[in-house]
Amino acid sequence: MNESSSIIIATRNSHKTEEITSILGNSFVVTDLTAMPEAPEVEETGTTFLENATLKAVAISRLTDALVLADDSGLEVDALGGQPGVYSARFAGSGAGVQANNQKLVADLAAVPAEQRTARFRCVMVAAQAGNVLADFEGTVEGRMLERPRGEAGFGYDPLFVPDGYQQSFAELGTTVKNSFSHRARAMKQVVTWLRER
Ligand code: ITT
Repeated sequence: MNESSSIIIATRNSHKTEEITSILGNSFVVTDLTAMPEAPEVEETGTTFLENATLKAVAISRLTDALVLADDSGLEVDALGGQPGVYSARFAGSGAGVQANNQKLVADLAAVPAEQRTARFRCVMVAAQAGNVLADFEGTVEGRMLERPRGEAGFGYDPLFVPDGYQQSFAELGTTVKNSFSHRARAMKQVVTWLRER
């Protein structure tokens, strides 16, 4: 692929776009759905990250000639049987904000002892063009859930998640550290290899 080619990230989550852009570096021209205000809201009716990422990538790729990359991601907490999972963005109900989602998670985990607070972030990326899926990629990062949020950086559940090997949450570690080994960074590393080889 021509390295200056443009990629559309099929997201309205500016935090995802910032992380993906910073991981991709300057070699690719990246835009997201803020540049396509006419794009419809794609309903995430799938039961897996792969299904939802595919729905977003395929729907948006029908509206443009550009290569489209969709990110579906979330947090899987073992003590909650893998919740919030694909419902991460709407854990406390559709329309609920980050704070309500995080408060619900803190409450649901209140009685769970330290050794059972294991969790992982998972990110699935699907690349599509002209309505066809070209490839999919997955990255995970293991960690544990805090009892209370800590830190200001990042987004979503970052203040509650401490990655394995660290004592600080993603929100305390900051985006440079997070972007060096996060679930999204690990999926994007495979995307970059694929982009360079095609
Ligand atoms: P788009 O569908 O427009 O991309 P979204 O935020 O709704 O945006 P998802 O459906 O994939 O995206 O939901 C992802 C949710 O999972 C996100 O809103 C956060 O709550 C959580 N999440 C995903 N990656 C995260 C990360 O790196 N740090 C913290 N929380 C994350």
